[in-house]
This record gives sequence, C-alpha cells and structure tokens, in this order.
Amino acid sequence: MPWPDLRTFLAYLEEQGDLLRIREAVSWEYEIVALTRQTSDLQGPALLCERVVGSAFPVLSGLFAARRRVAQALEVPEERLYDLYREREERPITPVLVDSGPCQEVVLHGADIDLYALPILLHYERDGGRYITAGMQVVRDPVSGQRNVSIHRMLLLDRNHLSVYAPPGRHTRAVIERNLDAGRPTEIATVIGSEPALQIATQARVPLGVDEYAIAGGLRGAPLELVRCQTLDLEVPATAELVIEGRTLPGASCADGPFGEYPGTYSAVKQAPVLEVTAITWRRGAIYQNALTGMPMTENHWMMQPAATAMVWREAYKLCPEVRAVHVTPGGAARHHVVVSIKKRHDAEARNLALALLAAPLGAKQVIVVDHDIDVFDPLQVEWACNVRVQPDRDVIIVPNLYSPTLDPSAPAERTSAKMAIDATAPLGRLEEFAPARIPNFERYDLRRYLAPERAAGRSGR
Ligand SMILES: Cc1cc2nc3c(=O)[nH]c(=O)nc-3n(C[C@H](O)[C@H](O)[C@H](O)COP(=O)(O)O)c2cc1C
Ligand SMILES: [Mn+2]
Repeated sequence: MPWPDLRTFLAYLEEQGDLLRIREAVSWEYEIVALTRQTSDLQGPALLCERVVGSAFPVLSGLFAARRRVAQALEVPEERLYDLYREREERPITPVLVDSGPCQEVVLHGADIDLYALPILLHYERDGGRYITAGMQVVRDPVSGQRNVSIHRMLLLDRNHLSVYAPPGRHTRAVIERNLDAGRPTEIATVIGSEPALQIATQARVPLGVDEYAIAGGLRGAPLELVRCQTLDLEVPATAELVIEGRTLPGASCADGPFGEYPGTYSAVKQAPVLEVTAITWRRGAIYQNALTGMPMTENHWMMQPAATAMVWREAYKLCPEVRAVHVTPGGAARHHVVVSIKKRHDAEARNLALALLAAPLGAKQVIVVDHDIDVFDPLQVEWACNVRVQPDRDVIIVPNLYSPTLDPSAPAERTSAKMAIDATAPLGRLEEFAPARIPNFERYDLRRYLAPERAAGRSGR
C-alpha cells in the first residue's frame, strides 16, 4: 500500500527509529540547517523540529538525507532503487480529482496572508535571504494544457511575495515565458509536504507535457488524489500539508541569490520572476518541510540521483545494449560526473558512448566509461581503471563549449562548459591483460580460521 500522506510515512520512520523529534526550541536562522547538515553527513534520521522560534509550524528537514529513505518512499529495497525507479517512471498513472481534502482545512486570503508566519529557513552565510527549498511548483502549460510539477527555491520577499528560481531550460521557466509572450501572469501553486513519492517524482527528467503527478502515481503504484485550488485553475494533492497559491507579476523581477547550491558553492545573483500570493491553505497541524542542499551529499542530491541515473541509462542503452551500470557520482553533485560500465563489443564503443553522454540532456561534464568488471559505485575501482587502462593522450577527449548545468562556478559562460570523456576500458578482447592479478583457489583459504573470534566476525578488535 502506497503512503497516503506525509504523516503516515513519518510515523513509519519513527517506528523504524529513523525520525528524530527535537522538542527544544530551535531557530530558523542557520540552526535547523546545521543540524540537517550533520544528520546528512551521518546518514542519520530525518529531523522533526517541533518548536521553532517565531513560528507555530513544526519543521521537517532532512527527510531524504539518507538514500534508504528515498527507497522507503517508493517501498523498494535500497539496492534495487535505481532499476525500479526507472521501470516505474515509464508507467505513469493519471491522478484523480476529489471534492475536498485536508490540505484546505485552513484557508487564508487577502490581508490574512503573512509568509512571515512560516518558518522559512536561512541556510548559508552569504545567502540573499530566507528560502523555501522543498516547495513543489505546480503550473499549467498554456500550449499543451498539461501540468508540470517541479521543485524551485523561493526567496521570501515580503508578507505576500516570493521569487521563483527557475533558470532557462526548466519547464516552469518555459511556462512562465510562454505566458509572458502573451502578456499573461503564470498561476503557480506551491505544495509543501506531500506523500513522499511525489517529492521524488518532481525530479523526473521527462519532456514538458508529461505530468509529474502521473509520474508520482507510477512510482507509488496508485493515482494521486487531487483537489482544486482555492484561487487558481490548478490542482494540488488532497493530503498536502501546506499550499501557497499565487500568480507571477508580468514584467516584475527581483534579485535572487546568492544561495548555497547543490554543487556546494554559491549561485550568483540573478533576476527572477516575482510571485504574488493569492491564498495560503493548510492541513490542521501542518508540518512545514525544508530540504537541505549544498555540498554533496544532501537530500537534494539523493532526490535527484534516481531520475538522473534513469536518464543516463536510457541514453546509454540507445547506443549500447550491453550497458551494465550507471553511477551519477556524489563528487559530481549527482549530476555533473557520470561513470558507466559496459561489456564492450567494438573498440570505439566506449568513446562513442562517452561523447554521446556528454551531449545528452543531463549536461554531464565528465563521463568515464569502464569495463563490466569494474564496480561503478566503488570510487577506488573506477580510479584504478583510470590508472591502469588509460593513456591520457589517447583516451581522454576534451570538447569545448557544450551545453551544461547552470550552477557550475567554473563555467566560462552561462549553460556552457568544456567537457571530458575518459575511455577507461581495456582494448577489445584483451581485458585479461588488464585484469587484477588473482590468487588461484583464493576461496579455498580462510584467514578467519586463524583470527580471534571478534576479528573474524568483522569487528575491529581495537
Ligand atoms: C530539494 C531540491 C531543490 C531544488 N531546487 C531547484 C531550484 O531552486 N531551481 C531549479 O531550477 N531546480 C531545482 N531543483 C531541481 C529541479 O527540481 C529538477 O531538475 C526538476 O526535474 C525540474 O523539473 P522540470 O523537468 O519539470 O523542469 C531542486 C531539486 C531538489 C530535489
Ligand atoms: Mn517537467
């Protein structure tokens, strides 16, 4: 049975000892973010901060700070997360509309709207202000009539205004621009705190026109239930914790940034659209959710990784049916660096594949192709392959000026980067010459027979 709402998922995590309630009062200024950083580094529990100074709302932060919780969100074993994510992403289930839902138990309009009542967090030292980071923006594309749901950070501007950070290339941005061309505002419903599959589905790398609500249905194996917004022609999950309804102000923009972003560095100050809030609705006892980003790995990265991996896999499979595994690595911020293993069938295959993946829509900056005997998830093995199977003048290809993600601070120009392909495969048919030296009958011998019992059981014994 899929999780019906966020609260049931949290109750399950608590039962597993994977949700930590913090009952002392904590601050929205850096404190919750610092604690979330620490639990992320420990792969520790999600944090539910029950009392936040200056706000009546509790804060959930670090829900996906450990990968196991992404797997639990989809109710799949962690070791099968990437494969099952990919399969289910390809089988969307259309959401259903229901008459009412708890997400509108409380409704505020007009002068009652006050964003300062929300515990919007201050994250990093040089940030331009307080940012909503786990808001899922729902918009409708004026061309296809289809919905789009994705996550974009929002800067708190005043009681009823927010920025929307959606750079060129994002579907939300495309919708805002299409409306702007016709001189129209864009209606945006921002959902904070939903059942967990939708939060992962927002990261799906599917074309504009594919509704991420349907992707969420596929991931959870059952349709989402939606209700109509109070002031917009949009729909939101019936059991959402909190919804901010609003419209962009055509022609208005504001400075957005800096913000400590997913590469681990700050994003620069850019102009962003301004959203005027038309209503705030919530479920009684609403939980405000925050998501940490910054130096990998954070929940931002764990949430992006399944969809990024699925996209690379699909692109790789088009060229190479013998792709064995894909890793969009942590050091590359779960987006910029890719390692792929293949069973090579012709000598140019690895180079061909690496170059194709550099040009593919993910925008990866570095692609390493290894043989099937290398575990792409083990950085030692990957580096070892780059050591003994690579001659840089022959096997490293550098291509200038390709499309790239926006937030790489080393980029020479917006959305532009030089890229590097590394063919770390052995020459075709000669893998044995490039294999690790092996000991005959290795499995027959067992050191554990001679070790003290606690060492044999794998403990350090120190
Ligand atoms: C926690 C979190 C925060 C994110 N913040 C932003 C953001 O501020 N701006 C942005 O463009 N993408 C952000 N992303 C990535 C987008 O949500 C993601 O690429 C999404 O797939 C884009 O949707 P689209 O394909 O419909 O454009 C964030 C992702 C996560 C998980
Ligand atoms: Mn989309």
